[in-house]
Amino acid sequence: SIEPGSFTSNGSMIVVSNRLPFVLKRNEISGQLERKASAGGLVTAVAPVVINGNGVWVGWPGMHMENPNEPIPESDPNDRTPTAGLLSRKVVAVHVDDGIFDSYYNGCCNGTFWPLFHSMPDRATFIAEHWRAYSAVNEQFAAKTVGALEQIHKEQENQQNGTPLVWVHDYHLMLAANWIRQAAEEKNLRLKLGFFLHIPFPPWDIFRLFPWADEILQGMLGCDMVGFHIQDYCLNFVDCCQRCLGCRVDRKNLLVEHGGRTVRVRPLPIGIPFDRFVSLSETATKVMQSNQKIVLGVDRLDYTKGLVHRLKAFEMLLEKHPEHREQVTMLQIAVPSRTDVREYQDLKLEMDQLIGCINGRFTTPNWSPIRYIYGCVSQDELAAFYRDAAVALVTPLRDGMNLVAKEFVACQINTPPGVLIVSPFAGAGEMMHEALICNPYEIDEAAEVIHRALTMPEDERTLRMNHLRRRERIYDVNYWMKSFLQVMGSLEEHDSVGATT
Ligand code: GDG
Repeated sequence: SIEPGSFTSNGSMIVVSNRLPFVLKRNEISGQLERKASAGGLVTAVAPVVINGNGVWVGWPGMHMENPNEPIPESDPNDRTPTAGLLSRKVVAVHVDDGIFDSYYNGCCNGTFWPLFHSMPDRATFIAEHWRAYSAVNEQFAAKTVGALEQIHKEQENQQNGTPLVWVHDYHLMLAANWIRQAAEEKNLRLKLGFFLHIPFPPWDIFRLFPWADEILQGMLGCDMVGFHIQDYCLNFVDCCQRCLGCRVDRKNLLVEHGGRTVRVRPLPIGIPFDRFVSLSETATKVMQSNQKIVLGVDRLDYTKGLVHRLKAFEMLLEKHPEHREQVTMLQIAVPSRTDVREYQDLKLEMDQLIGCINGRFTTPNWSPIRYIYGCVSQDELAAFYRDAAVALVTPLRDGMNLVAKEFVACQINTPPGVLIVSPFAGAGEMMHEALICNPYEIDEAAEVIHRALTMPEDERTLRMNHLRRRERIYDVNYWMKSFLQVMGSLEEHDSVGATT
């Protein structure tokens, strides 16, 4: 695997994402602002490149601030997280006006783009006011980014540095890139612009349902390179550019001509901090004192994750294969998510009810079929769950990539290992060929796949898991970070010992 410090960008990198890599919280006693670090894999890989290249992170600080000029605190001296070295003057907080935040975030981002881009248009709302809020927030992000870019140009005036690199993330900010480019051109500021979408890009037939679809494409085409997890999303995007905007495109080489420039489109499948999950699973103490085999699910509570279908498949398994009763327990962790949005509140109720039904139907004095955690567990506990599960069920109806599938295989250090079941509608299903593939919509068949996983011979489990682990170890999140710099022509490699092993 690749060490995070073994490469940097040859020009400073400005990362632009909806959220900063930490959130701000007000200490209730002292009244002071404090940073709360994020433990996500992306931050682990991206933060060192920002810090080492003297770059900047632009994002929303996670709270409304009465006084937007209140300074961002420096990190705590004891902070050992990847953002500890991110100085406050390298952080640009975008303070979204309270009056439009809800329309932007819950309305447009999570009420429109999330369902639409996951090909669930019936769940999407199309409201002009939400779109206006989205547009205004994107403009604000763009203005802040250009400010940061200007600053970098000033600081580096007399130095021979590479071109600054701006990296815009995800469906919250699909309009920002074009405005950043225009403003930078007016001010004569050199830059390279890249975008990465963490969710699927839908087929044209779905995408065009959005009334302002053309503007989205024009926004993204402000970039030099647009990245997606997999080839299919790239092809959908290229197709939309051709059919909505009439752009000349090259499908084979994934190129789009727009505004006299050629935009490159690239698959850049994200990975996980593989080694970190291995060491977590080596040290985590056993949390499940259970004689039963565990079938594990770990998801944000989201309708794209196929949780209801999954529960029904498990119920079907117990019905069709009674030999698993009292022998197998399903453990579902569902992290509360977007609880302000109605669709999510409804799903919570549906889950509660369905789990109650299934448990009521099959529970015996010594066993209940489903254990359900509605909440977040620590990373240590999570690693222990991944390690000790016999089967992981990663069965979204649609998912950009899905990191849970990858984290599960990283933590499978016991012999013999468990079995991964993955949906073909997750980006992860594309590459993880040695997993059992399961169409979540086909409940009967899904039950059979779980049965097959539970009864799979040890040598087959070992063979499949070895292949899966080998791939994820190589294509980890640092590989992803490095690939992005490479396609942008911004990669600087160092000859540190053990840089690649
Ligand atoms: C979006 C795309 C794409 C979950 N429960 C707990 C917990 N988690 C962590 C997991 C994992 C992450 O949350 C979930 O990542 P996913 O990839 O599964 O899903 P999304 O949140 O929908 O992410 C997705 C991703 O972006 C990256 O591009 O793969 O397709 O939808 O890392 O470990 N972590 C802890 N406790 C929990 O209870 N500590």
